[in-house]
Amino acid sequence: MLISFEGIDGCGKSTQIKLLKAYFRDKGVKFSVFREPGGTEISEKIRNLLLHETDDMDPTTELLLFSAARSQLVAEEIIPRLKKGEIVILDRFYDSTTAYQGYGRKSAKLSHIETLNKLATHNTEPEITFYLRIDPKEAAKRTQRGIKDRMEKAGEDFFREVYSGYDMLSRLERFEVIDATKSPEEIHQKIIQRLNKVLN
Ligand code: Z5A
Repeated sequence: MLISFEGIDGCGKSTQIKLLKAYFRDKGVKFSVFREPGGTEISEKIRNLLLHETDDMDPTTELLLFSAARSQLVAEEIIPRLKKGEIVILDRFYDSTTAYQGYGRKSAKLSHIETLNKLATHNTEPEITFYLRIDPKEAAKRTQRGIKDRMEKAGEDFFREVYSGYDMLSRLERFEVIDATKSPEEIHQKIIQRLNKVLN
C-alpha cells in the first residue's frame, strides 16, 4: 500500500510522518519511508542539484530532474516493496510536481506534466494522499528560521500558486484534506482514523 503526504513547505508532513512511524512500530507493522526528491543514491545526488547547487536553473530542467529522481526511486525502492505487499510512506510524490512545477513555476502544460508523471512513476499511484492544508502565510511563520534552499527562495506569489494547485488536486478521490493548523496530535489522530479504515 502506498501512502503519500503532500502540502506546501512547513505544512507539517515530516512531523506527521514521524508520528505515523512510531504508531506503525508500536503496532508491529512493516513499513518504509522515503522522501522526495531523494531515497536512492542517484535521487539524493539529483536532490542536491535541485535544492542546493545553483540558483540559475531552467524551469524545464527542474521539472525533468524532479521526475528523474522519482523514476529511480520508484524503480529501485517502491515497486519492489509494493510487490511484497509492504506499506510505503512517501514524503511528497508526483502531486508535488503538479503543484510546484505545474501551478507554481508553470514549467509546462498541465497535460504534459500529467504524462511525465505517469512515466516517472512507472504508472504507480498512491492509495491515499494526506494533504496538509495551510495558508502559505501561516506556513511561512513556521519556516522563517534557517537558511532557505533554492525552492524555498521562490517567494510568496509562487507559494500562493502552489497552494491553489493543491486545492485543485484535492478534488481527487484519493486526497484526504486535513486542516494543518490543528495541533500535531489532533492531525495524527485524523490520519490514524482514516488509515485504519483503509487497512481494516
Ligand atoms: N519539490 C518540487 O518542487 N517538486 C517536486 O516534485 C518535489 C519537491 C518532490 C523539497 O524540500 C522541496 O522540493 C520542496 C518542494 C520541492 N520545496 N519547497 N519549498 P524538503 O524535502 O527539504 O522540504 P519540504 O518537503 O518542503 O518540507 P519540510 O522542511 O520537510 O517541512 P514539512 O514536512 O512541511 O514540515 P515539518 O518539518 O513537519 O514542520 C515545519 C515546522 O512546523 C517545524 O518547526 C514543526 O515543529 C512545526 N509544526 C509541524 N506541525 C505543526 C502543527 N500542527 N502546528 C504548529 N507547528 C507545527
